This record gives sequence, C-alpha cells and structure tokens, in this order.
Amino acid sequence: MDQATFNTHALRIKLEGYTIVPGLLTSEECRIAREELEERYPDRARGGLEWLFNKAQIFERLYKLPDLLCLIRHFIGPDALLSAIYGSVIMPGEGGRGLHADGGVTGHNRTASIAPADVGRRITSHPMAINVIFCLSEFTANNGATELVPGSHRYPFFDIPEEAYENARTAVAPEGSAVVLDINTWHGATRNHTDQPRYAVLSPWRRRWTKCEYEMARVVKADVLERAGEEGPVIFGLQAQPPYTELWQWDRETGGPKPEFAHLRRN
Ligand SMILES: O=C(O)CCC(=O)C(=O)O
Repeated sequence: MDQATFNTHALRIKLEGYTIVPGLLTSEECRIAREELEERYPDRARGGLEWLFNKAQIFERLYKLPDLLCLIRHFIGPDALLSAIYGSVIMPGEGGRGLHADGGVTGHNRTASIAPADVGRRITSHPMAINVIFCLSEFTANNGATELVPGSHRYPFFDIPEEAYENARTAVAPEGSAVVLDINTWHGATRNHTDQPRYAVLSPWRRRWTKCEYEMARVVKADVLERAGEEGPVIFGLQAQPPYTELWQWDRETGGPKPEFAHLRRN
C-alpha cells in the first residue's frame, strides 16, 4: 500500500469510523477459509467458530498482513493486542436489524461499568479498539454484508437511536477485502436475501492496556505462537500480562516468572 492510499484509509476511519481495504486476501485464501468455516459451522454453539488462529493455519494470515497491521497500529499503538479471531456466517434468511458497537462485554462500551460521573457518555475522543471484518465471500447489497453508520464512532451516548438504520451504509466489497472499523462505529450484518451463506471472519484488536475478549497469551497454542515469529509475543500480549508474582520474580518479555522462579509458574 503506498503512502497516499494509507492516508486515505486512515482519514476515512477518522471521519467516518471505518474504511474498506480491498485485496488483502487472495481468492484461494478466501476459498480455504470458507471451507474451514463451513466445516466448523455445525459445531458453532460449542465454539466451532472461535479461536480460529489455533484451528487452521489459514487464519494465521490475518495478523501477518503488514499494511493492515500498520493501519491498526496507527490508531491504537505499536503494541496493539489481538483480542480474538472468530467466524461470522450469515445463512440465507438470517441477519438484519442488528446495529451495535463492539466492546460491550470486556471493552469501554460496557454499560454495566458506566460511572455516575460519566453522565451516560462513552469514550469517543480516541479509538479505543479497532475491529477488522474479513470478507471471505463477496459482500453485496443483498447477501448479508455488514452495514455501518458513518460518523457514529463519535456519537457520545451508549443508546443507538432507531433512526440510525436510515443512515446505515452496506459495505459492498469484493471477497478478500476487509472492513476496518473503530469499535465505537455502529454496525451489524444485513439480511441475507440470497440462497448462499455469507462468510466473514472478525479479528478485533485492543489497546495493550485494556482487556481483550480472551486471555490470548494463555489461549494461543505454542506452535501458532512460534510461527508468529518476533511479532507473536506482542500480538498475543505475552508482555501485557499483569504479573502474578512479585515484580522482581517476573519476566515481562515472556509474561511469566523468571527461569529461577519457574516453580511459581501457573498453567
Ligand atoms: O458478520 C457481520 O457482518 C457482523 C458481525 C458483528 O458485528 C459482530 O460479531 O460483532
């Protein structure tokens, strides 16, 4: 991605709360990823579509795309944490009327954590987290593509007015694109009016000093971490883990007790 294109995407995220980056995955990569989701779909109620990075190597691609990493880090810092990777399949007849902002469970949009002094306002001054929706199918106007409300990332209140739907835009995009959004941006899948499933994978990212959806450093398999190379400990947040020993016994780099205190390690 050249600098001018990067700047265009960054500006769209600032102004509208999202951008669509085409051509991140090849058609072959999308095909393989779709097949993985299709195979795991029947087991979705038991987590079949969760933790995809641990389940098939194709999903390891999603945090190894340099242009995308640059864009994410531009907004939430060089040590941004991968918070989850999960599939989203919209079957024929499903989807629609699902506008929401992310971060409502472990993030800053958690309404149960609003303090009286917040007077009902959420944090909109800075992007607190970025979500990435990979279009493994082509996203069209009628197959359940994600819709987003431009500018809603700056809306200061938690409640989403009913009129928001009138302002939503469907993310029409070729397969292999990614919708990159500030997690404050209201979004949701539209109804799938076709006879084919719509496949996507979501990879939300968080600032290092906030909570992720999963304790990724403890969840990631050793061989997956190994293949992530030098970036692995940053992306999976090994260094972001709070110590469970006294500080002098703790190794921040590996996110565990120093070797001489290995007996204190918790599994
Ligand atoms: O699959 C989609 O289009 C959106 C999914 C979504 O918004 C979510 O999982 O938070």
